[in-house]
Amino acid sequence: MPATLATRSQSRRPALIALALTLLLAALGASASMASAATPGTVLSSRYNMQLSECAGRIYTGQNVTAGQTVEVVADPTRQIWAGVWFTGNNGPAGWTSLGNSQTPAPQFRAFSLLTRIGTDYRYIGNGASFRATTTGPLYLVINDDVPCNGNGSFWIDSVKVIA
Ligand SMILES: [Ca+2]
Repeated sequence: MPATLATRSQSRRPALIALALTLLLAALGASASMASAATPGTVLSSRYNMQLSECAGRIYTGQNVTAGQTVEVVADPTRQIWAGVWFTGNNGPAGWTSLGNSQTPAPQFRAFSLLTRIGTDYRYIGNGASFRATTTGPLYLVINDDVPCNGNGSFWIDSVKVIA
């Protein structure tokens, strides 16, 4: 009888080792996948003090956004451009009260305002805004201007943050 018991316990050991290894690998896999997904609210990238001139019309922030992440932009409302339209004054990043036209990057938003662009998705920023991205790609700051570089001045962007 003792010989039989010894044989049975030995035959069980490889199965226990296999189970322990399986649990260990599962735990390692779980911790690896948790490490790759940043905690919501974590700032993934940030840029400060960027100038966007009427002549440039747009700039790449150097940041890339994944759909589902939050983009937060703060602009200086006192920094203005002259859009290049005769008999009109200067405007800040909020833009004109009228909308763009078919030649502006985003006709549905205020003319000569500050926007973001990810892929083909434009968002109105004005003096500042945050939104959850629905598109993945490089993040641009854009003036909703139909004719870049016929005016003068610059917008000033205090900060651009991409947040998990
Ligand atoms: Ca212009």
